[in-house]
Amino acid sequence: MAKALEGVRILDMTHVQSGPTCTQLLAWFGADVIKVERPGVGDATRGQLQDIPNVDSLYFTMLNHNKRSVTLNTKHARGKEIFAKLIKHCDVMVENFAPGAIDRMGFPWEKIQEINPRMIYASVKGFGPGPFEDCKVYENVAQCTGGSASTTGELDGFPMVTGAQIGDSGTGINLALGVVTALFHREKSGLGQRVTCAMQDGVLNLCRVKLRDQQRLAHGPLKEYPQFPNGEFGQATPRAGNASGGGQPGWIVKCKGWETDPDAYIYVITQAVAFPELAKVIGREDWLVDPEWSTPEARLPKLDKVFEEIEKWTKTKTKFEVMDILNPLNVPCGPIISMMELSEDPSLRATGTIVEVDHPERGKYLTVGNPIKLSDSPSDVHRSPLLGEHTDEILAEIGLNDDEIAAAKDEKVV
Ligand code: CAO
Repeated sequence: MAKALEGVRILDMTHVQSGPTCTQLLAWFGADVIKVERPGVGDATRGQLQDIPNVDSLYFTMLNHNKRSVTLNTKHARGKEIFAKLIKHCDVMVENFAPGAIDRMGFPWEKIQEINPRMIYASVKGFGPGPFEDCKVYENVAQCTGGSASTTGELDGFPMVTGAQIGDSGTGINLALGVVTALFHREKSGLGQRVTCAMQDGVLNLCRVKLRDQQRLAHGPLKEYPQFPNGEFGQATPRAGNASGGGQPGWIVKCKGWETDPDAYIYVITQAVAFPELAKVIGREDWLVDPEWSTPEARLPKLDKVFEEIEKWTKTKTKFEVMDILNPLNVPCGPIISMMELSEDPSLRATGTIVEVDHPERGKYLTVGNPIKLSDSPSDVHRSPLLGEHTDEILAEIGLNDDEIAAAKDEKVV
């Protein structure tokens, strides 16, 4: 079976997490991703958070599967000549350097278009045009400036960042969609175009429901928030602990073993249609005939009591027992599954969502595979490249002969 993006060549100028997430996705779908790295240095993450001395870190290996690596100093005169050949050779260029870095290398968009009018040029930056456009940005800066931190955390606590890399990986996914959309458009227009994704925009897009709530605040309290009816609402969407972001109340409750296991919890959603079954299973059938409890409206001001009662029952069962009992009753619930449990989950291994990869220097390690499954286009996970592993073969592919490759090496351009 052919891979979906076979034949598409990506000039990968990405580093750290956001850009590499994008190009890794494209590589999984079969694109030929040529990662350009600074000679002797490479992507900074190769050396960050190393668990084994002098071996590419898991940070790097888990974001750069299925790619080839070429080293190239794009600031050197000969390096610029080689870089121009790469631009000509490829369909898409992806970068997430600090604002202006590619221009400073001497390759503004106009020049890239001149070299290759079919080139799609995709960039991640921290911010779009505006007061912060020149700022360098990492994950948590994006979470803080995109509305996530302000709306995450305990009701009376400080703003909180989440463990999910919504700024970096989230924006990388947006960029990948931008790239394939531009490729699709190029089929008709014959021309490339620019694709830009700002991390602040990406985070805000994922916080859409919180902007919804900001506007609802003008029309009265947010009745599904734990602040209702006794707490105070300020002028902005508040933090809501673990309350559900949707129209169905939910909360995290303790399960058997919570005293010693930090993940012995489950999220339970008390959606109205399944509430009678839920009430019965926790032993509160009386709620169903009591007007104080029988309707969603009556329960809304006392959701804390509802979840207290649910918790009395869940504390007598393990989180997976609760899942087994509540799911057949159509009560949506989600055990808090730890990274340790996820890494051992056989069904995630079977679907390729968790993959074991072999690396020549570090041996076997686990990674997260492609979360997007296509029925007729396989996407296997292959190890990340060593720094400059494919330099010679890539330079030959773009037309350099042996003498030219040797000269580039002598000058330390590659
Ligand atoms: N040859 C020669 N020079 C190279 C090169 C190569 N192959 N690859 C990179 N460089 C140079 C760049 O041109 C840049 O030089 P100038 O400063 O002279 O223009 C320099 O290396 C460093 O690039 P940088 O400024 O992007 O790197 P940084 O470590 O200071 O900043 C980051 C990192 C991520 C904060 C910044 O790149 C950024 O804000 N990127 C956009 C937002 C983003 O993607 N953030 C997500 C990061 S994941 O958490």
